[in-house]
Amino acid sequence: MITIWGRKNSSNVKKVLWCLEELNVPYQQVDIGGKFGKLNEPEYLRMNPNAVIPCLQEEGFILWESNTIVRYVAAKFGSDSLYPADLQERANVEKWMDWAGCNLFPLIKQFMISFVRTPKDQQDPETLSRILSEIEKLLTIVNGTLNNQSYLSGEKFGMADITLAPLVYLWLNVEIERSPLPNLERWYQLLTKRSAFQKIVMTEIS
Ligand SMILES: N[C@@H](CCC(=O)N[C@@H](CS)C(=O)NCC(=O)O)C(=O)O
Repeated sequence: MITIWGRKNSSNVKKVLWCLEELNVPYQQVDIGGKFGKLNEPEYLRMNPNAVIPCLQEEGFILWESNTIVRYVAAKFGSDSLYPADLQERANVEKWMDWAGCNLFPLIKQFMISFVRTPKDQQDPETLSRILSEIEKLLTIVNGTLNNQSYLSGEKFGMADITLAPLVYLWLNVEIERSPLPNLERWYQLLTKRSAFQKIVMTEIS
């Protein structure tokens, strides 16, 4: 049985749980991190010395880094659906996973810290506006790609969608001014029709 360590409202945990749900893989989830704490306890640090979530445990096998966990789960349980056998097709999907992890996630993290988790009277409008404009610049790239394809993973739903959408969900569901990104919006609406997305991603923002 797979165990996922990490609170359900973390965007990085959401990716992993969503992937497991899409593939109907049984798993258990343990609340840790955020208000649940425990990331710096020796038992957890032995599994993940980075003291962050998520972490996958499967018998004696331990794996951290959310996108790597998604790749592992998709390859093991979804090789004919979520994990493309064709190397070029797979590389096109993985490109977006790395792009989201390296470029978008650090900005979304800053946005969460300086906006969602900071009381309004303590927010710095200049910092906020810089972060939002950088996020929008990146999402405009996604919007452009989605002009030519239904999903970020290509014509079929896949790992790139799973790793990006929990981040986009945060951005779309807070009260901020956004420029219209119609292809991104259409893609997001397509995802909201998936029951696993509704169950795992469309929940609390924190
Ligand atoms: N690159 C790591 C980043 C993990 C990360 O930053 N996780 C956040 C939650 S989204 C975390 O552990 N924050 C501390 C906490 O939740 O207490 C991954 O993708 O797994």
